[in-house]
Amino acid sequence: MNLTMNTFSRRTLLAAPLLSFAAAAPPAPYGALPSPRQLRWHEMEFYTFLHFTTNTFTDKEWGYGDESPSMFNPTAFDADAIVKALKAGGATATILTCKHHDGYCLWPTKTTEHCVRNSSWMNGKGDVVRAISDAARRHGLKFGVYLSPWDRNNPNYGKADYVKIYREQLRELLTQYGDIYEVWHDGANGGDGFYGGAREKRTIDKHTYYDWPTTWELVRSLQPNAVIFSDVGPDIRWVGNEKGFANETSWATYDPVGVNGDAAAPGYTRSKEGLTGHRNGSKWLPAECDVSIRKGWFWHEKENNTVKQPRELMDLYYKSVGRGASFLLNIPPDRRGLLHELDVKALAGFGDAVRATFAKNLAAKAKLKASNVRSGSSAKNLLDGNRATYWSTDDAVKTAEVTIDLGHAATFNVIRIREAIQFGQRIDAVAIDQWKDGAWSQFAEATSIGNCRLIRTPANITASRLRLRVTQAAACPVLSEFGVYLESGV
Ligand code: FUL
Ligand code: CA
Repeated sequence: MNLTMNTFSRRTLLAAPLLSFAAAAPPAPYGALPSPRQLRWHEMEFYTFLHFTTNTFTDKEWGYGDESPSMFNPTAFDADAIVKALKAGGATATILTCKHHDGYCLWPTKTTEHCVRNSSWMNGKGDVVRAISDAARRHGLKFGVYLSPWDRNNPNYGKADYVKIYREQLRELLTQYGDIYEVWHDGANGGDGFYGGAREKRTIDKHTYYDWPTTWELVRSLQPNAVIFSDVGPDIRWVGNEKGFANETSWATYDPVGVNGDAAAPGYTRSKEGLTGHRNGSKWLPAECDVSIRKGWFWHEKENNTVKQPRELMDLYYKSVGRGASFLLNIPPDRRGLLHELDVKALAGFGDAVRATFAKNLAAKAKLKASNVRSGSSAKNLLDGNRATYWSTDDAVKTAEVTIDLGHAATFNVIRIREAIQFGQRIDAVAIDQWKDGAWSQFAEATSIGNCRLIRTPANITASRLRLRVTQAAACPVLSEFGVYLESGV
């Protein structure tokens, strides 16, 4: 076996100079580039939040921090049932509120008594973080942690000691629960709270108090593959609203700015700029669009009638994933410790619709012809379902087109385009035409492309030939995928 491999690799080595002579060099990268961990995250697209804590039992959105730890007492908690429902919805991962602003820890932490160890649930032997992270792994979902930097229970909040405690909590979460794909740092920081009985208002300096770079280094050292989310990244940015959408034009590159044009900090950014990012920003810092399936982030009986239906969830999918961002949907467990039936049903309907819509690329067998082809970057690569392979043009060619001959008339209403973002965000605008009555007729256009651009046409289109035109780009375009779909009705 070894012998064969050696012979093979020696041969490959010998052949290598010849091969590289024949194939053109890949395009030079343009602008800020995604890191390998960001590239992996871009493939996840749709994942979920689980907001669950004492608030679920006190009917609050923000606990004050004086809740009795025994309040947390789900009657029929079932992590597998929760994760299975998320999976049916098409989620690739879930992020649990291991600690929300009230400071209650859903795992038996050594850092505070305000945690599940002192709950009546499972006689204090339970660990929600363990149960959800294990179930996630069993069902093939990744797991992420939300650890609120603001802690309305901790007597030390606002003092230097608390930052040490916060990091210790992070260390516990990042060392005891396997692989973590995302660490979520909320921007809501400081204000009134219980603080060990002080019951007062504590404000902190958002720029200096947490010394975020040190915390991020800790995350890097313990979970090098995890992406870190906050208003300022360093890996993923807040989109700037809690409604689940990015702007029609939204760039993956971004340079966060403080509210007054000064330095940015978590909880202190011009949040509207998160919606669009910055063309040619110096950092690759793509947006994550968070929203709850219900009115609030936590489960409340009275909000059972606010559950978003599949059609609305689909809209949000187009406005988040379809604009190069990710879609982070919260589905809060109820007092039983299960997702509510109404939420499960809506989520399943959404998952079915996404799966059905994108199951079949109607252009999969099309014949493609490009106006310019960089050597070794054939337009065929647009149809192989592989984001690593791409169509590109010669360096000097920034506008180009591909005709897509479907071979027969097809009816569709969705187009999906992906840039090979490992080469940066290069394209400013595209247009798409159909061959109609003996001439090309434009039916769609789009700006920023990035990881994924979904174009939904107002009405179904039936055509047998299409044309994709890159109308403006900062460097020769590098597109990895092109797809044509008929949306399944929801
Ligand atoms: C916000 C928090 O204040 C909310 O309670 C929720 O956790 C949301 C995702 O982030 O800033
Ligand atoms: Ca490809």
